[in-house]
Amino acid sequence: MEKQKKRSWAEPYKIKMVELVHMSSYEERKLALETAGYNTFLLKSRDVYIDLLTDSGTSAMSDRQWAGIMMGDEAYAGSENFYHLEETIQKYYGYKHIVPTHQGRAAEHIISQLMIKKGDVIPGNMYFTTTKLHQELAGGKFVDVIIDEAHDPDNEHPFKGNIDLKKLQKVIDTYGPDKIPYVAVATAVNMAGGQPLSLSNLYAVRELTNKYNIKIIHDMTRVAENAFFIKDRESGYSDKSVADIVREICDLTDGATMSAKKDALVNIGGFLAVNDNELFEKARNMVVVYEGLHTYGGLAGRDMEALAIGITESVDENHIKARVGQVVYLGDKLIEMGIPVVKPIGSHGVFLNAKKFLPHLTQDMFPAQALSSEIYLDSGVRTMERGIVSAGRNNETGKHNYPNLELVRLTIPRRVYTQAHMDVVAESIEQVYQHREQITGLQMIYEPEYLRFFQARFAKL
Ligand code: PM9
Repeated sequence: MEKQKKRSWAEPYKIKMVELVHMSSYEERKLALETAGYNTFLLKSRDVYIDLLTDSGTSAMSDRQWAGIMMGDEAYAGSENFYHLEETIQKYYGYKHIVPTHQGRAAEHIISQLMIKKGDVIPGNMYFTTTKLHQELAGGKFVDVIIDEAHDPDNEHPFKGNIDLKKLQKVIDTYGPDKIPYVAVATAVNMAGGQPLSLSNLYAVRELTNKYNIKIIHDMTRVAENAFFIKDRESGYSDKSVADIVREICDLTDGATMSAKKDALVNIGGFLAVNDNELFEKARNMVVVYEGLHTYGGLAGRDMEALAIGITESVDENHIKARVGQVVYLGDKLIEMGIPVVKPIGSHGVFLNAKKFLPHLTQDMFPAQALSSEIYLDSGVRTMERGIVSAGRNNETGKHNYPNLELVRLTIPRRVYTQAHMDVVAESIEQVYQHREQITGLQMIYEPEYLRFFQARFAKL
């Protein structure tokens, strides 16, 4: 038989419906940006041409998911869609019990309140904004135990999401296992640039935590994307299906929080999953206080149906290959243009290295925030800051945290944009790069107490 020639990652779907977008003028964008206080979260969607703010809740659902929406059983209690969702989660992820929530941070709230006591320490593979906040609100302290390579944008380690076992051992020795309610393990680590952890690393983390009877709680928001990288890069996994790898990851952990708005291809939804019966009883009691009955947890029946179908689609080999393929396509294009980006290219977006892009700005001039504004001004492409603004302040000193990674995230929604959109994005970044010396810094003129990156306002220096 003739050997198969190279095939590109083309989309495994065709387009049935389109949503028209507004292509604004430079003057319109300038006004919109000033009105938004140079914060892309405060822009109106109607003023955005290509929206790469986030991959959260922005995916295009399939015709099957939309058909599922019509099958919503909107009973207050015991909706048929809940049981379908429960079965799907048990089948693909293997967790025993689930508690639906309206989105990921609600699951983080519940698990944090139930498992963390004042003075506890939670080691994890890099902080995530909402996760860390809920750990702190419950009286805990997050300690970063990701490998050093993750903090270096130029390091091409294939598994920058890995946990440094020596760092983890040190946390256990310093604080004692009784002070560690769980290790927070994220797949496709968001703040590192969508970087995967390897299964061999997770096996080692499991072995170490078992020794001390410490649990692992998995942030599985982008688990399928992580599984794709394992299949692609980790020896021994190339013949396994993404679905099997996803299951193997989940089976090594004790529970999970999920923002289903990413991997799982829905516009709203999340859940908490746990294996422990007692913890489940507590969680399903708590969800009725903050979200809704334990068979809907803040979601409509139709949302749960779309989610059950989305989970099935998310582990499809062709889907995940094209999803990551599109991100890598944009990343490779930018690398060819000489634009400084986080390497290797991650799963859900391309991350610009703002420190290298704008070396004339110090970090307290908010270079990533300024760069994100400049890109919007150039082309109407909306991106997001992932640097000093996102990192917030140190709880004890009140001073800014200064993360090594000062990034602008070009986050690619799933099944939404075409290759031509990616080309336009790359052209815009190149244009901005050419006049980078003229870009000035910002000062923060309004700072909210929690998760400041969402609502802070800035002015030009
Ligand atoms: N992530 C993102 O854009 C949405 C808002 S924060 C800027 O990346 C992880 C790994 C996430 C995440 C949200 C959540 C919270 C938890 N873990 O947004 O509450 O990436 O559904 O999930 C965002 P929810």
